[in-house]
Amino acid sequence: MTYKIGITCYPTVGGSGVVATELGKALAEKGHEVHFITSSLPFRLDEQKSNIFFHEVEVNQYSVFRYPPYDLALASKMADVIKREGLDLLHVHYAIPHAISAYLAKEMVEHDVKVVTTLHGTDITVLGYDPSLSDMIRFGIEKSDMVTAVSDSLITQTKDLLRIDKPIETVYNFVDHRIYYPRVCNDLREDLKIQENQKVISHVSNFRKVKRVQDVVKTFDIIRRQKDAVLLLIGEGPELPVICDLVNELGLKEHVRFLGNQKRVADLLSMSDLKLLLSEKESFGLVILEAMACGVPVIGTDIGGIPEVIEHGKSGYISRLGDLEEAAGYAVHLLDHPEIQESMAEAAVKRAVETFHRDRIVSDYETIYDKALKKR
Ligand code: GMT
Repeated sequence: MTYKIGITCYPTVGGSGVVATELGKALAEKGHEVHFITSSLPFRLDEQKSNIFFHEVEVNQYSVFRYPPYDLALASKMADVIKREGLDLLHVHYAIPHAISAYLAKEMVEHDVKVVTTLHGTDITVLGYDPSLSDMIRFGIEKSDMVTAVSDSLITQTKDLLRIDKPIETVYNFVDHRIYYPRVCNDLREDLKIQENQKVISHVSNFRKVKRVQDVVKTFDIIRRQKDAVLLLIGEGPELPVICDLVNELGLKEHVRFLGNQKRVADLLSMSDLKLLLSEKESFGLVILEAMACGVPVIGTDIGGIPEVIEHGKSGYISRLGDLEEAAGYAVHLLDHPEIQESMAEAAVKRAVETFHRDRIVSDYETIYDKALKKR
């Protein structure tokens, strides 16, 4: 059975946009008709296919509005696409505001369209604490026909925080193994002036406060006292200037490469010996999975969904949030024992392929769609 599916997400760089876009592409490959309804072209939507459509949400800046009404413009575009294209369902990523816009759109049309909402984290772990928004988030979740979250931990947090008993199903994030797989990238090592004996440690994020990139740099500083290593910082975001200052203060300038947003992330990951993600909030950590798929063990913090992705001591290490000595200890132990690193790299790839394979997760979403549409 194939469906006409509308997908709404934040189209900019970020895990939820990546997952939503890759899901849309995979659904189209399986014969579904996919309509992206977003404020700009999703950055990963780089291919032309006859069953993938893009409907841009234009937000007009009328002088009567103090703030541009994105959520209303989105609802109106959704209603328009539902009617014109005869959509079976809307799959929205983020409860606020997307599930609310979807609810409004559904009320505006006579057509029986179903709404599937996927929770990615920030809508619950940050916005859920704001009393002025929590009732609205709860409403968006309760009015959706099916709700998914990207980890069991996010479901627990959602239920505890919002006191709802609506069933929520875990559907983990996934990677495309045609893009993320282990490879040798000697040219890149040369370009980045990394010596043969130097170990490579990487970190990928949007440099928001919750990512605690300072902890990454400080942990690297401890590792550097024992091992000759280079730190690759991939991504951009608000904390970047603070991180630059810290790197200078610690005298690490020569050993840290600031790479900004990169297209060759899979290559950069593949050439890494280890990756660090020491966030204080992380509902899943898609970048962990991308590294694992490239055969790179990750040291992650014991928060959110991270322990559901990394099996401690097998495919990486789980370190206590803020315990930098512990994280550095795991790193040095790994870098000192090539045999452990090799077996962890193997286990990481195996876990990424077996548990988080694109085909498996996409078919989980199709099952969710079937269930939503049976509610007709
Ligand atoms: O982590 C971010 O700042 C970006 C955010 C997003 O909206 O893309 O990521 C969230 O969704 C990703 C995809 O499901 C998850 O892998 C990230 O863990 C989650 N981020 C947080 O929970 C902080």
